[in-house]
Amino acid sequence: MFSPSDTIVAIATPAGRGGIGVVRISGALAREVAAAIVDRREPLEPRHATLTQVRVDAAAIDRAVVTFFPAPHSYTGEDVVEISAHGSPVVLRAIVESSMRAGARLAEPGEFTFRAYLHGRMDLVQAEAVRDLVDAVTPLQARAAFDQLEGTLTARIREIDTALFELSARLEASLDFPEEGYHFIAPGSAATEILAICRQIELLLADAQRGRLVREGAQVAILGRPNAGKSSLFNRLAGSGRAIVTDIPGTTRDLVTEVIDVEGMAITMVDTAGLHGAPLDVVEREGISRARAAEEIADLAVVVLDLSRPLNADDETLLASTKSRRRLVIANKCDLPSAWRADDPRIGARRVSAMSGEGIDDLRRSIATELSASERLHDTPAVTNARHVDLLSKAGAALQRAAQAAMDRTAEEFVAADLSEARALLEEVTGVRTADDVLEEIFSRFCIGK
Ligand SMILES: Nc1nc2c(ncn2[C@@H]2O[C@H](COP(=O)(O)OP(=O)(O)OP(=O)(O)O)[C@@H](O)[C@H]2O)c(=O)[nH]1
Ligand SMILES: [Mg+2]
Repeated sequence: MFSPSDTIVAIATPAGRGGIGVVRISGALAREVAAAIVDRREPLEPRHATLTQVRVDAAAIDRAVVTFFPAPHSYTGEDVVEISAHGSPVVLRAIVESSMRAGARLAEPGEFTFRAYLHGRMDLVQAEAVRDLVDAVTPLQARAAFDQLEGTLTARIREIDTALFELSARLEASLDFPEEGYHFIAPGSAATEILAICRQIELLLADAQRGRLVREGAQVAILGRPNAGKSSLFNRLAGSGRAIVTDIPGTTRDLVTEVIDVEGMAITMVDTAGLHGAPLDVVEREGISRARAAEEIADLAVVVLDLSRPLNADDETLLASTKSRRRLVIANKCDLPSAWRADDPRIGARRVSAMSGEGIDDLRRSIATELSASERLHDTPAVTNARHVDLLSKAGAALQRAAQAAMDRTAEEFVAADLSEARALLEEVTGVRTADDVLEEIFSRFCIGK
């Protein structure tokens, strides 16, 4: 893992050119390193933005705003210097290289945030939230991440952990006086108390499916026979001309994907090749097999039918094969005269026109509703991260076992062991005890400079 005693440096702003580019230096030598680049005799005043020349190899290279944040009140909890220069990759790289000559080393991905975690500036949930906030594609994702950064989830987990700690302490006390049995806690009430804590965890988890959708998004595959208007619908939903549209059946061959914001969820929309029973050539056959593969992994299938032409065998096959999966059936081209009835209850299709845009807003809402079991989509969920879901579920299971053991009047040792397992799992969520390899895995998914 990273060596936490080095002074580290990295460009904190995205690659490329911009109005401003920030170089961040953190560690015991941050001030000395900065002094070697900054053209100033007096020491930097804490938390003061100072406009000064920046020198590389004795030559002035830029004018920059330099700010010194002394430990422990900085992002990492160490001495930090931030240099806001002009956003020129050449200038920024030169500043980083000079800093390295002055004793800093290039930061690893996520190392600034890792140090913030090491120095107790944030817990693991908050560190992960930093990454989610930076990576957010939709406003809802950003809000959910910010909520975690503010410590909402941490506070709820801490409450549960405190209750568990208190209960374990009473149980342990009883263990110390075995002849008196459950001295500090009656067996019946132990089970009740454990179940009450368990319910808190279940409440956190109840929202997790929606949270996962907000954080990770969902896959939606658009399926239908050739020329039904799949690519037109895809473009309409994506608000772009991403997929080729022609009146020639079999236009789309490969999968075309685009991440779009549907009611705050980042949805990966997949346009596919038209499905039909008798593919003309090897390319089309491959396209159809990719379409089927896309359908298999999709969280939702949008089945597109052409309302202006009679349903045919390809439509029937698709309707039958998607019958038992999560799907929405669309009667597209409702701007043209209908060849069949969209409101036929056997089909239950929604009238839409990819051409005119009619019914598209409704379709967006239906996609969002189908994907999230709950209608209250705009509440910020607490648990959005698969790692958290996994640990909380395991903690819940340990508590169930503890409650059962207490009810069965099993020896208190077993109850206590399950309780302490649950606590260990909760502490793994917030990072109080998290194995090094897990930490490494989490922080390696950051980019350099974060
Ligand atoms: N009138 C009308 N025409 C549409 C509508 N949607 C698509 N079309 C037309 O239908 C034809 C086929 O559209 P595409 O979007 O390429 O259909 P597709 O399902 O992707 O077709 P393949 O890729 O060949 O499977 C094009 O000429 C579109 O302009 C619609 O809502 N109304
Ligand atoms: Mg197409």
